[in-house]
Amino acid sequence: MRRLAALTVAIALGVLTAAGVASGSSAAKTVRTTGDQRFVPNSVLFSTVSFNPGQISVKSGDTVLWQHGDRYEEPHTVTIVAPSVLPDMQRQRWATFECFFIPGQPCVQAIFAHCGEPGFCENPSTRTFVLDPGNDGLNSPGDSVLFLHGQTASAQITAPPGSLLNYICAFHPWMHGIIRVE
Ligand SMILES: [Cu+2]
Repeated sequence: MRRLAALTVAIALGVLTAAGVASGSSAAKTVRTTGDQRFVPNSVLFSTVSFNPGQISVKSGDTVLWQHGDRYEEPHTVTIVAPSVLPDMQRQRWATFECFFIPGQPCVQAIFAHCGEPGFCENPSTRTFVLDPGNDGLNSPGDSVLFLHGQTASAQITAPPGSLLNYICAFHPWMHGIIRVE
């Protein structure tokens, strides 16, 4: 009987500990990049590289962690874009690389600002990991963070409650994430 009571206490403590861990970790959400890519000259150009989960809900002020979880060495960005650019991507205009090449478009702007030159930010001396025009944190178009293969990037979401932030990867603009701010 005494042993059963001790076991009950241990289980109760375990539940409290688990609940404490769970509530402590709910402030920081993690989004991983996953997916596959394939290129066969004159035949196949295929990519399922994506943000997972694609949509998250956070409280204003929370921090989100992005983790490079795919096996490709290409970097990724979390680049906040205006909702007005998304219909174009869904018609597969920008998703088919125009986003990289048309001056003034968000991919071109973000890549130049992060990398200091065209490409995949191979040159460490010209890299800038955080672009943060306006108020601190991720809250408006142009805000962007860069993370390389094997790295993570974290950012505080400072948009007010009720905001919906759309973001893309400037290198792979078919990667589209949504942050719902509560
Ligand atoms: Cu990417």
